[in-house]
Amino acid sequence: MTCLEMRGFQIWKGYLDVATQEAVVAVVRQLVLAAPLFQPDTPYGRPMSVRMTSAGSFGWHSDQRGYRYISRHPDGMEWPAIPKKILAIWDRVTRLERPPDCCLVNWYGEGARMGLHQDRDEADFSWPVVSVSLGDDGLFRIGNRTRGGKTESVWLASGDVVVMGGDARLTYHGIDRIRFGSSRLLSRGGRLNLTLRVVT
Ligand code: MD3
Ligand code: FE
Repeated sequence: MTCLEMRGFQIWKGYLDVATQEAVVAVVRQLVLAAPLFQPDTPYGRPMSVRMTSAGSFGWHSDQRGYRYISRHPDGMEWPAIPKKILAIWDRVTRLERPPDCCLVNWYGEGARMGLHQDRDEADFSWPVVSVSLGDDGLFRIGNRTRGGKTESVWLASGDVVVMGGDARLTYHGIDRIRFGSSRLLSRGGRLNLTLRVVT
């Protein structure tokens, strides 16, 4: 297995084999049945193009009141537990004793993107964030610790795992576009990304 190092990000290409990817998709389908995907509004009023849901004690949310973690789905149900299959990826790649308390599920349909941003709604930036890509390829852009400056891009494919720790934790990043239909993992296309985070 190869690990790319880009601006402090560890990018493990092909970390999950196809059987594991299929098993993870199956548990994500169960999650989405318990806590349906929704389309958050940005604080600026426009809906995000990415659909989201979460598992764990906290789920990420955004609306006119801002970005934050909430302890229930916007429809009122509790977030489902983070499936063991997904926790096992965190354990294997971080070797930390502490489990994550949020698994954010991002679903990108045709044309969906995520602008450059920092993840700074968590209490302690010394914990890493782990990202798992499934389905269609996504063009991941990595910037700097402040807005602006040169950026670098890398295509993330199904089964790739990215670890953002240390100095990279507050780096600006985003998904410029996906190659809709590039993977056969999800029968109707699209890209799923899971991010595992320690929130509190
Ligand atoms: C770098 N998601 O959910 S994952 C996000 O593919 C997010 O859906 C993208 O950015 C996606 O916030 C990129 C890679 C990622 C996730 C979290 C990070 C990179 C990160 C947190 C800190 C620094
Ligand atoms: Fe992010």
